Amino acid sequence: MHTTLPLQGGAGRGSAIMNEKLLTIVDQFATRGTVAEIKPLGEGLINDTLLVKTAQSEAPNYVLQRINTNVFPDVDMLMNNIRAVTGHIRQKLAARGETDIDRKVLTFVPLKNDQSKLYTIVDGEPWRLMIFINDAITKQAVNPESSEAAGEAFGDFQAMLADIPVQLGETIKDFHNMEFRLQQLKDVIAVDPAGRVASVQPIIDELLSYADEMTAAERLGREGKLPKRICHCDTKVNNMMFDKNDRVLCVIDLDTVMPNFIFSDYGDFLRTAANFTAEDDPDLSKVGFNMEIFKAFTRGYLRSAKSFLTPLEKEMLPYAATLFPYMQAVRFLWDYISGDKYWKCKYPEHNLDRVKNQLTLFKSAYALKDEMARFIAEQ
Ligand code: GN1
Ligand code: MG
Repeated sequence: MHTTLPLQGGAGRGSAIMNEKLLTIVDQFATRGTVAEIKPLGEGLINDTLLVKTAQSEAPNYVLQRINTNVFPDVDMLMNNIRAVTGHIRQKLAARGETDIDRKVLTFVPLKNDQSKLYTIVDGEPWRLMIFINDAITKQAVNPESSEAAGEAFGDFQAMLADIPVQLGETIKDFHNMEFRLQQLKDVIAVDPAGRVASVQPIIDELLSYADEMTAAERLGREGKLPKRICHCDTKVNNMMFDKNDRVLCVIDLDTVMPNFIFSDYGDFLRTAANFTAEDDPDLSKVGFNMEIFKAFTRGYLRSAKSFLTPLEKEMLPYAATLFPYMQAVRFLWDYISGDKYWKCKYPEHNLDRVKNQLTLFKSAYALKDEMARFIAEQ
């Protein structure tokens, strides 16, 4: 996504001024301790994220984030979702007798002068603060062990939220709505703003030939056969924290938590983790759906999600595994035809390479649907 990270960069006058501003922002929150240092944290492309170190060992460190309102326009809705979700998970963990709860769910810090508010607006931009989880790591790559752990953790996340008593908002409207994503593609094809439609017509035709089949969830939803549940909607392995012993501590990056068909979390994890290569690898001979990762993730997921999954949801998991590469191919093609406005491109055909990669992954997964179904039925 097109975003800038203006907070990064070395010392100097500019960063000193910026630091002063950051200090006054942190000072609005009900923190403990005094700030010793503020520096960039992580590689997130959407929000700007900083680590706030405190001087006292008994005070926690914090994570300060500027929320990207281009992607998340309704910050009130976003933070209300997060408050409801973290509060509900905290209750569930306590009821289970879990210890160390502060490391197993994110804790957002309220404002000093208004305990009911979890963010502040400075110069028109929203900022929030959460407690930094100590002695935790994130992973960038998956193997069967971490995939199984991730499956169990994301299934557990959905399971804990299955009975949340409040209605959450859609922080990105129609985010994983396949009918909407196809309509978006058709709309931009009709306008052809970058003059690229003719060159990708065979890809358009191929993608659209699956459109009916891939919008099954929306139809079943309308017929009342498929529920929407609270999903994470950005299930990548780097969106969870592990402890030193490789056990999952918690799920992070909660901005996209919203009601959806459960396929979102199951399918989107597999889209990235079960591809033999990166989503933008132009060498299509390397692209394919990795059944070993599929099996490990599915085993973990079903262990915790079986408490709430309906027979139809379970039966449709192979569909979910094909849906997300398909949806991503449609979204990347939409952006390519639009003239590369949404995702950052490192070279002119970058988005087109992503389209071809995801279409190839889709077809590879599609061919494995029966094998997936057999494995799921055995669990
Ligand atoms: C975006 O920025 P990142 O990588 O977390 C996108 C996802 C896509 C992904 C594809 C809010 O996620 O839906 O699957 O790119 N997030 C948003 O690379 O659009
Ligand atoms: Mg993330």
